[in-house]
Amino acid sequence: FDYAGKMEFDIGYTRRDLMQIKAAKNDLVVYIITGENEKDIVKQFRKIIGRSYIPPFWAFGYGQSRWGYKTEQDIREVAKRYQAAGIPLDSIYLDIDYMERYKDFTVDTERFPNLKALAEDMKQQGIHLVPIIDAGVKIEKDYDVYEEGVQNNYFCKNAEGGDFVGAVWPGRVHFPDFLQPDARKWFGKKYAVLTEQGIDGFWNDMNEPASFRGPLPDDVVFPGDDMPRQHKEVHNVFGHLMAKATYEGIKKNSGKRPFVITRACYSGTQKYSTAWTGDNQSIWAHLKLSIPQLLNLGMSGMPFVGTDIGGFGSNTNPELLSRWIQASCFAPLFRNHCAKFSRCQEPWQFDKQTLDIYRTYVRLRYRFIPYLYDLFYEESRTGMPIIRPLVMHYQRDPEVRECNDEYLVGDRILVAPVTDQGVHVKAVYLPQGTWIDYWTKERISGGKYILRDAPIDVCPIYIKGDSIIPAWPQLDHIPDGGSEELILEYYPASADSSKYVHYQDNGADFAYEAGEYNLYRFRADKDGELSVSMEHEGYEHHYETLRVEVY
Ligand code: MIG
Repeated sequence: FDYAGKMEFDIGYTRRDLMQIKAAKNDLVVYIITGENEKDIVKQFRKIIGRSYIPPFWAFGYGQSRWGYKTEQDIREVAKRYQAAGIPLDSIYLDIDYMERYKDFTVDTERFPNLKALAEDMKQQGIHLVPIIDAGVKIEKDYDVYEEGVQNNYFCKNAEGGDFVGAVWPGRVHFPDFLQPDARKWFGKKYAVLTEQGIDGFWNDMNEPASFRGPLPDDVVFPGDDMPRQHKEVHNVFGHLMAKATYEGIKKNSGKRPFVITRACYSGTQKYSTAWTGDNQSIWAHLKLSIPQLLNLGMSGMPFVGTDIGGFGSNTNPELLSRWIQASCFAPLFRNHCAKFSRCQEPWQFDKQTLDIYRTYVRLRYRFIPYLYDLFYEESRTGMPIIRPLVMHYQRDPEVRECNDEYLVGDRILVAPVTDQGVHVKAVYLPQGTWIDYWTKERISGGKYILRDAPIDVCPIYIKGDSIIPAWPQLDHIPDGGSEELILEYYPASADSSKYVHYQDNGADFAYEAGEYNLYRFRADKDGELSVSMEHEGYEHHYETLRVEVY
């Protein structure tokens, strides 16, 4: 249903056998997509909503955030603690307190006397800063964003024709009319204030748009470019168009692949941004929910997504945090974030066991980054999500139809996280085929449930037999351009040899679109013999070392 206004979805809720969708419009565009299977449908849907781009390498790393980091010292401290703990880290987020009185595109120079120097120092340590930008623009005389927006009619209007006034963190605000191409260009350019200081990732928030005075009235006017529209007709594309403004602004300012994370999105946002699932709570129910949430988003054309690891609101605890990092270690967007009034939840806030578990799973994530990157390459071409419900690959198996507590990473890794308090054993369903327990290397033939011991430090993970999986040696940060060494984990089962196609590019800009990338075709034999051929050779940099590990 291609409609950005108010709709109601009632899917088997009022009546189990009835799906009702209501819209406040009678000439909706409705697409009916038919297909052989889930894969088919997802791919066709992606053809309609458009492709995505391959995100910058560092976006696959781990990020730490907290609404509460206030000063440069806080940020340096986070970097130091991660380094001391031996936990890889690629980004630290700056929540609203870095701004001068919550004004977009300003920096509080008392708390951050030299953001540029800080950003540079952090980059030396392999860490990218990702500041937040809110949708509401503070109403304040002589504030450039406000003044320019008013002068050029870039803000949304109230029914009487004046600039609409909402209330968010800065106090009284106007909202940019992101439906206007000029307003988008203008807002997008503003990010230069920060990109010029070495910032290359942004976090767009409150862009539903959200106002402290409740939802925006239905009749707020978006002047747009061709015809004015009312809020009630366009609400759902506000975040999407803000992300587009951000993406296009950064791309123009820097030429690099943008990294954007947005709270609100729409079909098509995968072209511009990643998304996180907003304000969850540090409760078991929300950990459990995170799996179907991320899988459904992936199948709905939005593959680069994640939840706030540890939970945003309320207080996390060691067990919950341990399970959350395990369940999320293959989530495309991989970030720990929490709210101001919640207990601090960086991994070192707890006991040694929690820290050790946390380290193990973040390192595991980094090990498999080349595999995730290959999946993004595939995703950018076909729309196949990174993490997938089992039903996408085992369509005929009735056992997996409602499997919401396991997921596949690509089609070679199966993750079965524990998402219940106090539970130390997991009933894992393994579909047809040979599966290798990642931790014990035990071989199990699938098509059945098994009970896997899952003490607090174990997240059950299985590798599909006959797989080759590319991996990196242990790294603390994602190096620019990737690792010099590539490891191929090979899990022979029934076949005499296995194949794998691996993608490599500079991880930074759009040169790959002009053919600057390599595609390696690997073939491994049971005796550990590896042969390599180049399917595409356009990127001058090659690996120094290739190592095969046969399991
Ligand atoms: O009213 O910027 O979802 O991640 O930490 C809350 C403060 C505003 C909501 C976001 C959350 C962020 C918080 N923001």
